[in-house]
Amino acid sequence: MRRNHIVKKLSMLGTTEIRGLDLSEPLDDELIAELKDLWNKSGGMLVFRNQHLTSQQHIDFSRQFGTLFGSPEGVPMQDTVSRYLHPDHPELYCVSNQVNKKGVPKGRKGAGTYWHSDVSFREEPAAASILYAKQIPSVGGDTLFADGTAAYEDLSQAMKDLLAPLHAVHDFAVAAATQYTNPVVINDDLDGANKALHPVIRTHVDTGRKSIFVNPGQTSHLDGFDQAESDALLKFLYEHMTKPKYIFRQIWQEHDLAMWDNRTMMHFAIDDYGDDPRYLERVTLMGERPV
Ligand SMILES: O=C(O)CCC(=O)C(=O)O
Ligand SMILES: [Fe+2]
Repeated sequence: MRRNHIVKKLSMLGTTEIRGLDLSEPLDDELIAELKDLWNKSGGMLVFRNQHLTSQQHIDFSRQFGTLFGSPEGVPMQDTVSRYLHPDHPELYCVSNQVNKKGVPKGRKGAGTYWHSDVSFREEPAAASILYAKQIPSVGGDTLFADGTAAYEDLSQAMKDLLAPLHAVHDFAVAAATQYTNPVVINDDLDGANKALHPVIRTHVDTGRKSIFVNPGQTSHLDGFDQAESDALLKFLYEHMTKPKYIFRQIWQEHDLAMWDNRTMMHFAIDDYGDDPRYLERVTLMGERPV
């Protein structure tokens, strides 16, 4: 396999850009191991430029890193988003501000326009999300990524000690209440299968590094605290995590494939491009239970 790709750091957080690699072909084991290593060293944010992939090739690339939500081997995501899945590929979640000739949305409009970590409300939340930019507006439509590892490492020892034993409830109902208008929400999604208790500080299974694992879009409260106490502590954490120094801004170029780690980062899609067409497809890797 051709190996003359160029690897460049895009931010002090570690975000890494890779050029000159064709991901449409199967990768050999050595290259997969190299990419996994780069991904972990990047803090969980790789941007592959100039990829020309069919939907199937996007899925095939992603499968080399784990099991996909919506695949025959995996579990589906919540039913509420099933209307935004690719008609031929249930592994693909479509993000779009356009409708087709019949007036049916081509994907979820305004997807992820709030701070969140994909599928954090499941017992086994997403590991990676791999998002492919097929159509990007002439200006705007960037996505922000907040590095929960760097934010954790900068906390005082006293705060780290306070947070270490804590758990938080993540609940799809939080996102449903603020992000989805009825009747889009499928009520069955609110029956408890999309609600989970996770450690506030989680340790990455590969790197051993710790990250803050709460997000305003899907975390309802800290377990054992009353609501006012929980709100105050979470507010501190969200303000801390979203300080500019922890943020990488992905300014999409068409044919970018971005692979991020939901275990170490939360993200926010900026809704500032009106009707200028924007279309992306996402594959989501299933992860392990956070510890
Ligand atoms: O549209 C985007 O940039 C990201 C949307 C999102 O939250 C996601 O695909 O997980
Ligand atoms: Fe997302």
